[in-house]
Amino acid sequence: MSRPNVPRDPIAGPDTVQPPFPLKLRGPVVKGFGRGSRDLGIPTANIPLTGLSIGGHDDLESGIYYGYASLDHSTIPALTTPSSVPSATNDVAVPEHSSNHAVADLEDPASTSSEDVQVYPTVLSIGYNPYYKNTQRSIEIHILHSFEQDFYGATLSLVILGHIRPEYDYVSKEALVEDIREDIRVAQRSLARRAYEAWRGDEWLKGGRERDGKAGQGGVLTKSEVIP
Ligand code: ADP
Ligand code: RBF
Ligand code: MG
Repeated sequence: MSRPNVPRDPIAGPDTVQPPFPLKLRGPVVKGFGRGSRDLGIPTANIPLTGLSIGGHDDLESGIYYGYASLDHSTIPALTTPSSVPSATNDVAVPEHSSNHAVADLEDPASTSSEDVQVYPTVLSIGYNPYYKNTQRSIEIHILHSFEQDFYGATLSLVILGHIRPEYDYVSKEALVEDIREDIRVAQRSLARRAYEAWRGDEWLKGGRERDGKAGQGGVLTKSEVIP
């Protein structure tokens, strides 16, 4: 579907979090298509989607969503080699890596303390990227924070709280980037509402499980994080 030529709403979704949200996911940051930063100037952390159900909703609509994310850097392999970073797809180039992730993490005790987990607003895309005509569905998370280094191999925890829009095809790369920049502003405004901001402190983002021991509504079982 092409982008309709209409103005965008400044805020997306109701003033309180409504089902099917919150949806909770967790997975390792893997290599994506290798073009988020290079092509668009907007890096997106990819986590595996193949074979996963999102909060028990296998049919979760492709589209653009907002929520909160956190990173556990302790799962980054000590020596990041191309073969140690799994890929969400089979046909992607290996990105360049800085070699000192693990050293930086060892020097930073806060990065492993569950009390001090940093939680970031985030905007994400689930789907086939119609502009690029991907054949595999992917989930790509743009974190609203400026990082000094990449973090392939880190464990990304995500709470999805609202839907912004469907995925569109675009007449140009510039038009796609312009809409993603507006998605970022919409996500910031949408998350600034009290009922949404409250989710910043959710246990899931500190690496915890759901209180009742199950993923529950909105919980997600990733291959590496199956909750019995
Ligand atoms: P890929 O195609 O491998 O996903 P991208 O060009 O999309 O590559 O860049 C994504 C990578 O950049 C992430 O995996 C992460 O390591 C890093 N990164 C740096 N800053 C961010 C950010 N703000 N949001 C998401 N990823 C970021
Ligand atoms: N790709 C599309 O083809 N159509 C879209 O509408 C679209 N919207 C996006 C919105 C956000 C917030 C983000 C982070 C990405 C979006 N993308 C979209 C995906 C983009 O094409 C992708 O991140 C890059 O191609 C890198 O894989
Ligand atoms: Mg990416």
